[in-house]
Amino acid sequence: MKKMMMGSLLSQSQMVLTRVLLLLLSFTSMVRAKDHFYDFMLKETNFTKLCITNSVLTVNGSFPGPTIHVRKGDTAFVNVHNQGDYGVTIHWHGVKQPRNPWSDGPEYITQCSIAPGTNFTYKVIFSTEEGTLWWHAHSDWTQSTVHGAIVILPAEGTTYPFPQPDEEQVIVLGSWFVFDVNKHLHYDLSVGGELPGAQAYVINGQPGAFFNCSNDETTFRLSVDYGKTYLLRIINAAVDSELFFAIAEHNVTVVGMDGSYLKPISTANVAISPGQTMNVLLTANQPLGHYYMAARQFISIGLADVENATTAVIEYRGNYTAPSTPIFPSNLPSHRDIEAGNGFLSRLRSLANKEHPISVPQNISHPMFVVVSEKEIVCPNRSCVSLDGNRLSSAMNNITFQNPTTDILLAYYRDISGVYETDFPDYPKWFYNFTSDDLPNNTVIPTIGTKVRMFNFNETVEIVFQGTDVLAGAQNHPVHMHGYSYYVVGSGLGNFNNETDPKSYNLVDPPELNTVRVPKNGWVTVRFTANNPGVWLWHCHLIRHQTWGMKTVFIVQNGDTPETSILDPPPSMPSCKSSFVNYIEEFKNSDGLQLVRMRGM
Ligand SMILES: *[C@@H]1O[C@H](CO)[C@@H](O)[C@H](O)[C@H]1NC(C)=O
Ligand SMILES: *[C@@H]1O[C@H](CO)[C@@H](O)[C@H](O)[C@H]1NC(C)=O
Ligand SMILES: *[C@@H]1O[C@H](CO)[C@@H](O)[C@H](O)[C@H]1NC(C)=O
Ligand SMILES: *[C@@H]1O[C@H](CO)[C@@H](O)[C@H](O)[C@H]1NC(C)=O
Ligand SMILES: *[C@@H]1O[C@H](CO)[C@@H](O)[C@H](O)[C@H]1NC(C)=O
Ligand SMILES: *[C@@H]1O[C@H](CO)[C@@H](O)[C@H](O)[C@H]1NC(C)=O
Ligand SMILES: *[C@@H]1O[C@H](CO)[C@@H](O)[C@H](O)[C@H]1NC(C)=O
Ligand SMILES: *[C@@H]1O[C@H](CO)[C@@H](O)[C@H](O)[C@H]1NC(C)=O
Ligand SMILES: *[C@@H]1O[C@H](CO)[C@@H](O)[C@H](O)[C@H]1NC(C)=O
Ligand SMILES: *[C@@H]1O[C@H](CO)[C@@H](O)[C@H](O)[C@H]1NC(C)=O
Ligand SMILES: *[C@@H]1O[C@H](CO)[C@@H](O)[C@H](O)[C@H]1NC(C)=O
Ligand SMILES: *[C@@H]1O[C@H](CO)[C@@H](O)[C@H](O)[C@H]1NC(C)=O
Ligand SMILES: [Cu+2]
Repeated sequence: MKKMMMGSLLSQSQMVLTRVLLLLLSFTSMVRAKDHFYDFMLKETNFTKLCITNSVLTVNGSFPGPTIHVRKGDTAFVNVHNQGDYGVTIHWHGVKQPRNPWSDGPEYITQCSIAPGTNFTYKVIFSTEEGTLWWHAHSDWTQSTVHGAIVILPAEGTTYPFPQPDEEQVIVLGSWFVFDVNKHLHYDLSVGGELPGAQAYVINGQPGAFFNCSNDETTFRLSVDYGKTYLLRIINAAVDSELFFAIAEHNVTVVGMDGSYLKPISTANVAISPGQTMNVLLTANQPLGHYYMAARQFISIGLADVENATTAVIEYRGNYTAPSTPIFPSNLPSHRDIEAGNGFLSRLRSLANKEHPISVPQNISHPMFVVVSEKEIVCPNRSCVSLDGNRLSSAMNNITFQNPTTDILLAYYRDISGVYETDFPDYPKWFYNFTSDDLPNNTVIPTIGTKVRMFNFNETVEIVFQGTDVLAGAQNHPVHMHGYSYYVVGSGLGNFNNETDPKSYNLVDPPELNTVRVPKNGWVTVRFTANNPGVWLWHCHLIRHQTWGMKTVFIVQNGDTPETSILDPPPSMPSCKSSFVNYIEEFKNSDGLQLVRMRGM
């Protein structure tokens, strides 16, 4: 009633004006989406850290690499020129790339590597993401030094859902190896053993105060003004480790993760999985002084690769006498503080409001149950170095994923048979006591294959990830999905109970992430709508598990319309082998004529 009366009070001309304004608004918000252009020069660069000089692959000679700055809804074109001597691809971690798997990047999944001496332009399409994401190489372990931040500001005319911070700072947490990590990797894989461990972690490229040859130059410093608030965009780019992060004497407020906002959470420390990003607010409200911000490896199994904490320094500006050493954070958890590490997830809530709505699938058309395990592959004559002469591997639903030689996207798009199989199972072959510490030997040996799961467009998917103690290998697994973010609706310890556990699901305001930890000897449930057609990798973001085959591929088929189908491929994709037929070129040239182009034959 009231509304109608109000409406009748508006004159005809006012209503017309309003309509014109609305039209103008939607038009301008369309033209505001901008294109950005970047050139990335991949090249070997020498760095001396921990007293040792090592040559590593970088983008433009910097470690971490350059930051990409966009606004929500923009597009970035990044031309990667490979001036190194290693084939590399680049992945835009957490960017959904609607309908555009061509530019997603994982080697063997959506493309083959950009060969030395060649270049490839990625079209990075931003849509709903807002906050911090990152980019990294996706070939062997080149991502250890080839990575950088992506800052996604709110669309023009919109603001943060929290008071505008005074300043912003990207904080990239990384791993440092004092040797050629890919060379070591290849050797370790050839003998079937453990894979390389880092010698240090770094904050914006620097290990800080507690490593060999540490000095003032080996520490990142952030100057702050008393009373100001800083937005820290924290990225865990460490290849193989979850990390704790804390600032001495200061709590932080987590306001976003993985390119989505959260209801603010005040905390004394955070645990961040590799692949995850966190936006946190830091208010400089303590006595003028020098305070360490520090990161420490969070381990859920075995020994720490790096004992000492990695540090940077927060320095208050002002006229005061600084102490000889900064204050160390007593709020930084110890390596094995699994409660501090895993407890945080249950506190995460999406904003779920009008400006930042969510759409959690309520009815599930495609349920899955995926068991993540360590595995052992039998070597002939016990010729490998692990576990009774066998080789270490990892699996999802008992499948150790084998990389194909032609990328799966091309095979799917061009209907090339023999590259992959479509029988990745929705459920394990049998349900056992996954978290038992005395598992039978028939849980140990996996099936090896390039197996993918097909989805119809728009299916509503739920996946329960279940951790196991196979090979006494129970540990956290931060699993990451390409092409999507998903809602994390529940998590718990022990075996998932399909009667009682769903009752604890948060279907109202669950966090939207692209990487989530399957807790040691526990489970996590995620939901999403399969509305982004393409070929999308799912994998553990601990790189040793990914390398050992803890990954699979989801192929989401096209919908019924062009708007629900994958985009045309770019004019040329890096070819997989010099003798390989470049089918894509054939496709692009088919304007009525059947052209067949062969390359390198
Ligand atoms: C990388 O270096 C090239 C020149 O060597 C430069 O043109 C380009 O803008 C640089 N890219 C970034 C992101 O800084
Ligand atoms: C790195 O250092 C090594 C040994 O000092 C040297 O041979 C090499 O040319 C350097 N590489 C670059 C890219 O500067
Ligand atoms: C990039 O690669 C294309 C072929 O894909 C080539 O035509 C072009 O010259 C290359 N550009 C540069 C700057 O190397
Ligand atoms: C590493 O930390 C220990 C204390 O935990 C300290 O004694 C040692 O000096 C540190 N190492 C370096 C190189 O600073
Ligand atoms: C630090 O230096 C000592 C002595 O040279 C060496 O034994 C140790 O391995 C080094 N540690 C690291 C982490 O590089
Ligand atoms: C930080 O939060 C903890 C509770 O998590 C509280 O006990 C502590 O006093 C807070 N510290 C500061 C400096 O606000
Ligand atoms: C800093 O403080 C000291 C003593 O409080 C004073 O002597 C000095 O002039 C001050 N310096 C500046 C630059 O304000
Ligand atoms: C599963 O194994 C765990 C650890 O050994 C044990 O505590 C639990 O009772 C087992 N559950 C069942 C249903 O057997
Ligand atoms: C499992 O395999 C190990 C080593 O191959 C062997 O020692 C053990 O007896 C086996 N256990 C069972 C229950 O078969
Ligand atoms: C995994 O696959 C292997 C090889 O096909 C099979 O022997 C084993 O029983 C399977 N294990 C499970 C837990 O499905
Ligand atoms: C996808 O599903 C949603 C809700 O289930 C529906 O509203 C929408 O129209 C569907 N989209 C297409 C393209 O089928
Ligand atoms: C629940 O799990 C049991 C095995 O633990 C299985 O037999 C049953 O089919 C499952 N129910 C549903 C609805 O998935
Ligand atoms: Cu893992």
